[in-house]
Amino acid sequence: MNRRDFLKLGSAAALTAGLAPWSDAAAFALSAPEGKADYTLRIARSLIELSPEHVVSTVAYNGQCPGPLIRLQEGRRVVVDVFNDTDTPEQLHWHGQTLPVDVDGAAEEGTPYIPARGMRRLAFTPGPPGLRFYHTHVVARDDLTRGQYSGQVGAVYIEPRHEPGDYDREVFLVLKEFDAYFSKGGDMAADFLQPSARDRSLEERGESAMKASLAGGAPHGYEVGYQAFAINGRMLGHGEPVRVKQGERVMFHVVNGSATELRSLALPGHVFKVVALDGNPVPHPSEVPVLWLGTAERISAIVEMKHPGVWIMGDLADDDREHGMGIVIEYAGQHGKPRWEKPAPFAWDYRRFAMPAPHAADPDEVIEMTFAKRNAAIGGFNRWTINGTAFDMKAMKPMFQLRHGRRYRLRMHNASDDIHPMHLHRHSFEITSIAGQPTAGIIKDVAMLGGYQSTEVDFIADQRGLSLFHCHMQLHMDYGFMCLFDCA
Ligand SMILES: [Cu+2]
Repeated sequence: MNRRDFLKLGSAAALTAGLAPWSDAAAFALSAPEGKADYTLRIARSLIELSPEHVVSTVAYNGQCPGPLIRLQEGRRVVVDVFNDTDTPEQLHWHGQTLPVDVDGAAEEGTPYIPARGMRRLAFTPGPPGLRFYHTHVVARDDLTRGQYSGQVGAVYIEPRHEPGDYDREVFLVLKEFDAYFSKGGDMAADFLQPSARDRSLEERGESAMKASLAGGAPHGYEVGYQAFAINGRMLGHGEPVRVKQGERVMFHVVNGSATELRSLALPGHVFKVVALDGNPVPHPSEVPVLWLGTAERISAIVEMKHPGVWIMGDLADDDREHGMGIVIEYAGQHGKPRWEKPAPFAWDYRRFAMPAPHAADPDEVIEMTFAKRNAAIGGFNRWTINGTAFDMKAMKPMFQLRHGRRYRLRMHNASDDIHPMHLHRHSFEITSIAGQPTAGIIKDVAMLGGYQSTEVDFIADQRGLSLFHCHMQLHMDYGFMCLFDCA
């Protein structure tokens, strides 16, 4: 009997004993840990005041968006109680951690749901250290109140055993959009990624598929837009400013909590020294004027405060920033209206932070994957496939079998013109090639794959059971852009 069966049996036993399976007594009976949880999260519909004029109703953690910052310690076991005060089952995914299937938070892998009006007690040993992320992991499809269109996002920080602490203080920023709607066009930035060379054969394949579907009368599929934008749950100008002193070194831990958007962030007159990507220290910390983050990506960057004033740290997209995507940085003793200055064009290249000489280890096996789009193929939405197959939520069949301990290289080919932030659960991977250029040393759990490009990432199959792999855009994963690895 595996743990899932045991839990099912436990619930049945609790029911026959007259206890609601989600009552504290039942939870205690079902779970090994006893006593008070280290953290309690309540999933409930809440009003989030983005500004006095803009209050949204959304499902969130503990009545706030983002949810509370969860600080954990590397290697120290933690108990988290998650209560679901809504009428639909939920999943809470511990993004970027190497956790067993039972707690990872993906139904596709077999994680039990947090039942509607019920609870689950989770106990796990956190890791790896650094900036992680927790968020809902349910399918939303055409329901813009579900999944990551809701407010269910929050930052996790796992204190390393040895923290270099080369800064004066930390500020966590969670970027999030609200009031989502469907549209028949998008204006997502796509020209910021380097290297920018496209693969001709992928481009021909994608363009001919597009032409064929347009000629066949199929329109472009729906895209998602938003009416409100916020950092730490407040629209630009409506939250507390980040108050700094001249000479201070501030560590910004930035989380892109968006369901579908790529985000940029700049602070006029300042540079970001990027020290970690997705929580993992980079081999070559370096300074950049602009940060770019795909959905679920995280950046830890130190800013030396040496340009006194009252500034807007915000998204490069004027429309998004003017609708809230920014936060005020206020130096002590400085007053006046916050100022924004558009930075010079800047390309984002993961290799900037990589090892100077690329020498990634050779893989034991290479897995080829091609991602393709079928225009408006399913109720007006684009259908996404991996090697010709859209993920089937009913069958939940693994696509790839892995052998424990082997190093795998995922050779990902993007036969579409969209950027896809590709995410692997329960593992971190090393980027080993971008658009044909070799690289090494960047460890991540989400990597943006450019339009009509190929990217290679390596990982060691050190987690038994099922691991979900998917594009982190809610709109793409919900319409097929997922697959399962099974490691015996
Ligand atoms: Cu995608």
